[in-house]
Amino acid sequence: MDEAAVVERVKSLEIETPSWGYGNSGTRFHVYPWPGAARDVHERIADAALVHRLTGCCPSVALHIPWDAVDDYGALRALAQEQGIRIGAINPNLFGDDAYRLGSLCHPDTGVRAAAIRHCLQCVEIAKEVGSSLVSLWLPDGTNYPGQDDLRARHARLTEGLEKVYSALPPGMRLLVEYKFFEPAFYATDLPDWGTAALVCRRLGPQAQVLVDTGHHPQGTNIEQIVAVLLAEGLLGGFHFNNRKYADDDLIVGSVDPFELFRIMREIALGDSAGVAFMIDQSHNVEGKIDAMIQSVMNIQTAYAKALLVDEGRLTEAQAAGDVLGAHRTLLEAFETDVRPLLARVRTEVGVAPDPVEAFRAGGHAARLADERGTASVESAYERT
Ligand code: LRH
Ligand code: MN
Repeated sequence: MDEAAVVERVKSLEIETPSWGYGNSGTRFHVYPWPGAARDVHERIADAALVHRLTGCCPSVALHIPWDAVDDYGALRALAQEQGIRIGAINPNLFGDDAYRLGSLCHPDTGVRAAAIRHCLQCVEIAKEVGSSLVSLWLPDGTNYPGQDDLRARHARLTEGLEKVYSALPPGMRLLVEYKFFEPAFYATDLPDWGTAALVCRRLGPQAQVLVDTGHHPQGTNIEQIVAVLLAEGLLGGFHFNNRKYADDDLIVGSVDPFELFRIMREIALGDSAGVAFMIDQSHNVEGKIDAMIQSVMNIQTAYAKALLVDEGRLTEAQAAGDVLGAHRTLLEAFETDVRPLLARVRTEVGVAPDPVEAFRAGGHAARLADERGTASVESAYERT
């Protein structure tokens, strides 16, 4: 693909940022407060809008309920629009309640399951009110010991619960089903992998698709192959981009393994990714929240631009000829291309600075926000409501 075509493709890439990535967050060990970090949903939307103004490619922000709950969602929708962005995926929270000790949709108790379904249905209503077409569902459900519960019974509860949520979706709204191989459950997770998520989505119907969180796989998993298969099956609904070295570390995407991100974005570059939601899901425990988010956006654009530069003709020839190394080197050539000038051109053409992180820092935003907001006292990330 020539440079002009790559520039157009990169310009059309929209990346959704997570409201929860702008607040103070940490681990169970400690949450280190960051001066000027967003303290409520209004400041989280303001920060997402700033990221859009500086990058030109983040027109929507994902919300998490009840962390971002308000009385008037119409007003919240207007607030976002006033700042030049829209509200994106609505994420139910089926882990922040004492009742969910033994699970939510998969809980042995019908009352707890009913409460979990009610929360998901409330999120469908919120999505309608804010004009969102996505409900993005992750289940922490699972068990910690063999024998703790019946695995097949839990699967039956899962599909029964999801069917009730699915049946409430208005036309045009999608349910994204996010899997994760462990944590907080440490023996069996009810939605552990892409296969289970794909089976469940097929059972539910065309408005259900799989969400791939890049931090939710066992070490050594070939994530780009999962992406390729889900794309081929029309089941890829979206991504939660982040990176990890060990477990679900939620680090800046592309910061640990940029070659993996390149390989994932290549499957996107090759496939029909219309309708795929490109979302970030990270927590910035020791670094500034806004410039970390901007760097994440830049890393995704970098991987995508390099992926689009693969000489597909030469690659196809080498693959057909069984020239294994030749084929691999064709890919490496694109990965080793310095795309910073190309991305500077993209940003100039959409009216933003060639290096948005530099623009954030030179713009004095961090000092301004620290002044305006001070340093919020923090409680652990998952207690924030
Ligand atoms: C679970 C997860 C999920 C979110 C949460 C913030 O690990 O990836 O997508 O609800 O992080
Ligand atoms: Mn996620």
